[in-house]
Amino acid sequence: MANDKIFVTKPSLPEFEEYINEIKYIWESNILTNFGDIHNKLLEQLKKYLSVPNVSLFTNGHIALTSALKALGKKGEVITTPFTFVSTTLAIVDAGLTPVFCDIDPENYTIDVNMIESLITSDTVAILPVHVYGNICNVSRIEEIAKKYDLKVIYDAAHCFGIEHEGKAIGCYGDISMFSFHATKVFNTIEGGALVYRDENLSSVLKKITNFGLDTGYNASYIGTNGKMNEFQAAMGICNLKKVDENIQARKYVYKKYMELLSDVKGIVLPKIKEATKGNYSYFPIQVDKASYGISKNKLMELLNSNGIYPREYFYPLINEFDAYKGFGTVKDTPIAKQISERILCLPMYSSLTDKDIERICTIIVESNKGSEI
Ligand code: T4K
Repeated sequence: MANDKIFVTKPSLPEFEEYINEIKYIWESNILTNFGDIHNKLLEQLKKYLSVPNVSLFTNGHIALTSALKALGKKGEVITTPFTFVSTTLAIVDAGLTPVFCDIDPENYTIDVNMIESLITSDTVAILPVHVYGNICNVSRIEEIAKKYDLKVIYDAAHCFGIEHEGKAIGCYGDISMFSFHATKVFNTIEGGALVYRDENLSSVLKKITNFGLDTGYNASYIGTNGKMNEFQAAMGICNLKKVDENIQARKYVYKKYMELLSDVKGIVLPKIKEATKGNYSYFPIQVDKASYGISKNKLMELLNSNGIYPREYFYPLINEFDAYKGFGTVKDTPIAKQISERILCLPMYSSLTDKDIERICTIIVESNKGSEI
């Protein structure tokens, strides 16, 4: 077995000196958090980079999403998918709303737009679709449905940093989109996240929600939270933003190499990026179809693990299979999501993955099923 372990991802870090340079200012300003200068500088840079009119920064993507839902100021049901990270559903529940699970599209794993209308009731207040792995939801159909039923659309765009769809920045779709800047993401601020939105009036509301719901008169006008991004996080963001395009290009290379080496493996379903989309190559999900591949996903994972390679089953199990969320509909309502989640495996994907690493991973996938049983 090789000594070097290969995990599903590896965070991008700037040069050590570069980060130290960026945080020096904190020793001069004595401002460590609570909307400081470095926070404000990153915010302006992100507005430009993401091509959106309004951005609010948060301590993590999850608090950002919860805050977006709190800013709706409504009670009721939110239509979402169970094929996602637990954060999506937790944000809905934390904001005092009720998740309603919709099935997913078998091709790109985003919300099944043909099922949404059947789930709308008089209690529905919003749709919360997930651009999972950076696969873009059917944004035009979702907009039509939202208009018809007067619903808000909040996208979980945790995986979508830097993506463009049909010539538009991904953050321009829907009422609000949430990006995650967690260490494991294409762009990181150690932990962190952002909301981007059309309505500039939301900016002051979100600032209050992020700061315990307090307004300037020290009255809590919202049931808020403590969601502020601190200066050390923002400094990491400023450093990482300089290299993000280069990193995305390197990820694109990894993506292409995987596609090339795995294209002929029977029973391995490869990802598809929509033609009109400029991707960020954040994940490399494959489906393992045991019937035609010959061995199960678990067996393949075991083989990879025994060779020091650690892919992840994002997203298995489904959220509607978790004990805490079993009250909100059953997995029987989302059969496609169930099937995909049982087959899904995210292969290692990061900018510094070498040709040798990729070949090592692919050789195991290509060779593993030859003459094997389950
Ligand atoms: N919505 C969606 C659709 C999301 O995917 C997420 C987060 C959110 C909302 C919430 O956003 P945040 O609040 O996180 O900003 C990871 C991440 O923690 C999580 O951010 C991410 N989704 C989720 C899909 O993946 P785990 O439990 O798999 O993380 P962990 O610690 O096992 O890390 C995975 C691998 O990455 C490790 O095997 C090694 C490597 N790693 C990880 C960290 C943290 C490193 O090399 N260095 C590191 O510092 O959740």
